[in-house]
Amino acid sequence: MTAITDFVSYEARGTVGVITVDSPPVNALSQGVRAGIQGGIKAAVADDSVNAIVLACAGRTFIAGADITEFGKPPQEPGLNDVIATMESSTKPVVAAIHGTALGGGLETALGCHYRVAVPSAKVGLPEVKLGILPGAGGTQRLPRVVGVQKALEMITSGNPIGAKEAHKVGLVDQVVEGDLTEGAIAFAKKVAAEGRPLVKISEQNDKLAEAKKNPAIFDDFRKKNARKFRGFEAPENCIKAIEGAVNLPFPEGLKRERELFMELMVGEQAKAQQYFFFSERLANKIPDVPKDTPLIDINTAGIVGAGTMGGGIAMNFLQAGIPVTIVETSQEALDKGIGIIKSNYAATVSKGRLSQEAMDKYMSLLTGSTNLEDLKDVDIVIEAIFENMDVKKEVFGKLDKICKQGAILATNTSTLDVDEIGEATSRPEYVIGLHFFSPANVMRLLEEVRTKKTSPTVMATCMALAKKIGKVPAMVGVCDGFVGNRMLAKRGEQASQLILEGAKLEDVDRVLYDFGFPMGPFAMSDLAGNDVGWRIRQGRGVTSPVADAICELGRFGQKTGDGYYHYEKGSRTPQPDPIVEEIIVKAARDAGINRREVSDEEILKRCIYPMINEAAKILEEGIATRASDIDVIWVYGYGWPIYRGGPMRYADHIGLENIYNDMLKFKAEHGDEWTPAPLLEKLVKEGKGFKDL
Ligand code: 3H9
Repeated sequence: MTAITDFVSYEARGTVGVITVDSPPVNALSQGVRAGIQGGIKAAVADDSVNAIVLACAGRTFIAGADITEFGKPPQEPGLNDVIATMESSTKPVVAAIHGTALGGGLETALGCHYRVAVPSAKVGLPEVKLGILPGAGGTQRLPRVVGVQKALEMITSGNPIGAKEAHKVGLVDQVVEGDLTEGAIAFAKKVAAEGRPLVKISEQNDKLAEAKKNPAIFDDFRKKNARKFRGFEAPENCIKAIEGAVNLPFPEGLKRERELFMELMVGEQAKAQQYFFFSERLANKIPDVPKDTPLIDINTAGIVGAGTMGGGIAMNFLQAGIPVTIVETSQEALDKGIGIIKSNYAATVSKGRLSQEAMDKYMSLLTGSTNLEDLKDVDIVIEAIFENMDVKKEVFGKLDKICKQGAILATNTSTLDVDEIGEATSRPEYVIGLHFFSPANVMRLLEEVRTKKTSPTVMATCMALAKKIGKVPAMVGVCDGFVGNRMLAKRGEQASQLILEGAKLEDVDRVLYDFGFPMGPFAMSDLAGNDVGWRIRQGRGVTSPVADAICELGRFGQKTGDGYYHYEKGSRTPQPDPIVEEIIVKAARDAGINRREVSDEEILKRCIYPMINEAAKILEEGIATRASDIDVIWVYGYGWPIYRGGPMRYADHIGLENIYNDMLKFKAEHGDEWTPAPLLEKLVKEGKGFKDL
């Protein structure tokens, strides 16, 4: 075996030259990998003992893409396009052997090969759009030439990979290899050479473009159909334009067009924010005082207390991960209802064609219902998801402590209560943790994990790993009222309520936040979640909110009652401004002695967002969140903060902390002490730093 570079080796195996990339963890295309592949091809072409070439990868995956850590640094030769051109023009057939994930530049490399084989579990895709960019090494030009324009549009603008079976069906993979991949790829390469099959250069294949050439409307139709999904994002439009280039321009020109559109995105703030977010999400997995090699508890079974909306949603995550669940309710009626809802949720997904009946049956077979807490005695983890009442929760935890086996994790899904206090209701507080799922729990990606003063490293490490297993993105936080997400949200809510009293229209507050990139504004969101939820919490805490209370007193609980902050026509989810609500607001303002005025969009935005950033600074100071970037992960995955703005902390750095600080002082002069900048914010401004520097 010859080392071409530190990361790539070459070996002749019989008549086939095998180039192997070995650059953990994911064989990303760093300079050493690019140079190695190019050198490997040249070595194989020059090697008279071989007449075909296989490109394979060691470790857990085929090339997972460009090396994102190199982005923003001066480019180093050879560029990926040059490497791919060397492969495509090889005089001996090159076969890519794919396992794991061939993503981004990894798939582009494979598309530069003459043939591709893959194991059944492999996935291939062009996820660049998720990093705010587009495939920049010919992906937008070659993929449509293989799978057709419509499929390429879908794959490139969604960034979602497809499995080997589908890739084979659409012609992206030539053969699915069962058994040893490298052996299979070598056998395939030998066959190609022996049969004298053509060296397929995808760049020269134009047949699949013909349909789009005849029907250029395909692009605008696609834009229209996906307008909602692409709202606010810059990258999808450039992806579409690049694919248009593939159809309308000769290949070399198309490649240039792709490069222009790629560079346009690469220097933009969205790409920087999305790439920052990629690493933030992975960093959130790491807890500084929990070593990487902390032993984990095996989680093979789960128990859930409470079969309401949250309990049912949480159960679905476990079932889909193949973990059997026992769900407990106090009465048979409530249990039947809860299980019925899980079943009908799955049935709805089956009827939409997004889940097979077989998968649904498998999930349901993993679910056991019970009205007896004793049935949780053998499970590895219990998640309590009953209503928010400390006394009741403590009673349940006291019982679980007696029932559950030693070593079982006892978790609470509370969104407001003190998890330390809940832990103290047991004899094993080190096994107690908060696992705050977001509604709908089977859909929302965030899992806010709440450590108490006593939660053990093993329990924390296990719950972080468990999150990944059940498809969630975790962030570890400490105990405080509302934890990280809801504590910041409350600040936004206070300002939104105040703004409408001062004269802003509630639909304008919603519009400004929607235009910022949230899926909906605070009032539309409250109508969706149910206004009675907050009302009950306020009643429990003995606090009032004049407009929100008045609305609830009229039974306007939101979409479910047809009226809330807005009016909803029967069967419609479209909010319509309602003069009754305007009257309520005007009266409440009069009662509070507020002179109403015009409020600008700029003021609405700053007053809703800046208090959240200020609260986050306090959260960081108190050590409730470990890192600023963890807060960003929480807001993107839990509250729909637009990922192209990176999260509130990244946004604050982008706006400039000094600008925020100065605006806060202005608002303080007008509205009082609640606008006092947090000491950490003040300190960072004085030091000329940002949250990124913490
Ligand atoms: C691109 O290709 C542009 C091209 O068009 C060319 C233009 C010219 N680079 O996610 P994990 C690290 S854009 C550098 O926990 P998993 C990651 O940070 C790229 N590092 O593992 C982590 O480090 P650490 C298109 C990378 O098994 C470690 O690897 N490609 C890269 O859950 C493990 O990652 C993509 O967008 C990278 N490309 O998932 C694919 N990828 O251990 C991005 C990963 O220090 N990657 N790392 O925290 C992924 O989607 C997942 O990592 C993957 C593995 C599915 C591959």
